[in-house]
Amino acid sequence: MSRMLHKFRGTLVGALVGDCLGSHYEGVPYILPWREVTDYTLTKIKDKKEPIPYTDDTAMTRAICKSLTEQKKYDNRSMAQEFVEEFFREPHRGYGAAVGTVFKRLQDENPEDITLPARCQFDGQGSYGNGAAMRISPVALLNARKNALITHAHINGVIGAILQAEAVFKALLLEPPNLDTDKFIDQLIEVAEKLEKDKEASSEKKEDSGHSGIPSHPNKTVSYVKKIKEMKELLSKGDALEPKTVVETFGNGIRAEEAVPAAIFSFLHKGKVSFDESINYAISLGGDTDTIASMAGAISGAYWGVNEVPELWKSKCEGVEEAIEFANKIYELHEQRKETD
Ligand code: F2R
Ligand code: MG
Ligand code: MG
Ligand code: MG
Repeated sequence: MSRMLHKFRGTLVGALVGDCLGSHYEGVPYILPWREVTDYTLTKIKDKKEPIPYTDDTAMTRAICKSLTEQKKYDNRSMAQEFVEEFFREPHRGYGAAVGTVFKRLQDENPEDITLPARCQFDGQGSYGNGAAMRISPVALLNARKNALITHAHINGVIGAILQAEAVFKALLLEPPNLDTDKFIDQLIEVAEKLEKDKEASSEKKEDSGHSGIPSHPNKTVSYVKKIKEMKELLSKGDALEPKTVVETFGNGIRAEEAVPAAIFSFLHKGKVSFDESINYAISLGGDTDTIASMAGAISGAYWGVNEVPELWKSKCEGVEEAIEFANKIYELHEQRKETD
């Protein structure tokens, strides 16, 4: 089997197990002791008779996979339809409190512009939640911005999704044990700088012309660039680094600008040791544990490949077989595209 297929499977299975295992702690307002996390993920789950359920992070990732593999191309209207279908089929997967309104409007109004309901959220600011970033791994090779805009209009939600996709994409191209963290960070900074420059330019334009239609209030104080730059300093501390410092630097909450840097950092700090360390570390940061672990899992799985995901986790989490089937189909699509390019 090709190495890239292993990595595609690793991406989707990695995102899935991070979600399932992390959901046990979602919302804890404190940093979890390492022993407590590993006691759960490596020992306690052995006794579970039922599969550990996945949450909205995976439900939305699966909807993207379904659209991509059925349409055999990126199609934003089909993506939106799959999100809506999936949400109304199983609304109790732990979705964000506001995103259901987007799905309801998409279903009821079927607007010409499918990004309209998302742009109307929060008085026209759009959601800054991490819900666009958490599902983005299957489109890492395609169009992350377009996908984010179906549900998340706030620029910080969109940039978070693009950076998460970028991190997955970069990890697919690396082979363990070769992970030059400084280079990885520098490349991400380059992407983040460009995105933040565009963000500045578009908010200046809006201020010049006044807003027409839906107002936008991008939060200028948030800088992904600043957070990514800080990763180098934190990594240089090695094992002496306190999780408290990591959480103080990036945050661990539901905002994309907290969860995405926390996930990327979990991969850079522990993912080079092993896939499981990156997941356990992401969970130990507390806060939005399912989502941070899912995003760290997508990046780390892309780096290591599916064979490095512990068998215990693959046997206990709900939906692993489907994740592998989706990875196979997306890989086929990827190969067909290479032939026609
Ligand atoms: N929803 C959760 N966890 C809550 C507990 C779930 C529990 N286990 C259960 O089953 O009940 N987790 C999931 O939500 C996150 C992804 O959220 P998403 O898709 O971004 O949703 P939404 O609603 O768009 O945004 C989340 C909240 O953020 C606040 N917010 C966003 N933008 C805002 C803005 N511009 N102004 C003010 N507030 C804003 C709102 O409170 C939103 O509801 C993941 O953690 C996933 O696992
Ligand atoms: Mg969730
Ligand atoms: Mg359908
Ligand atoms: Mg979450």
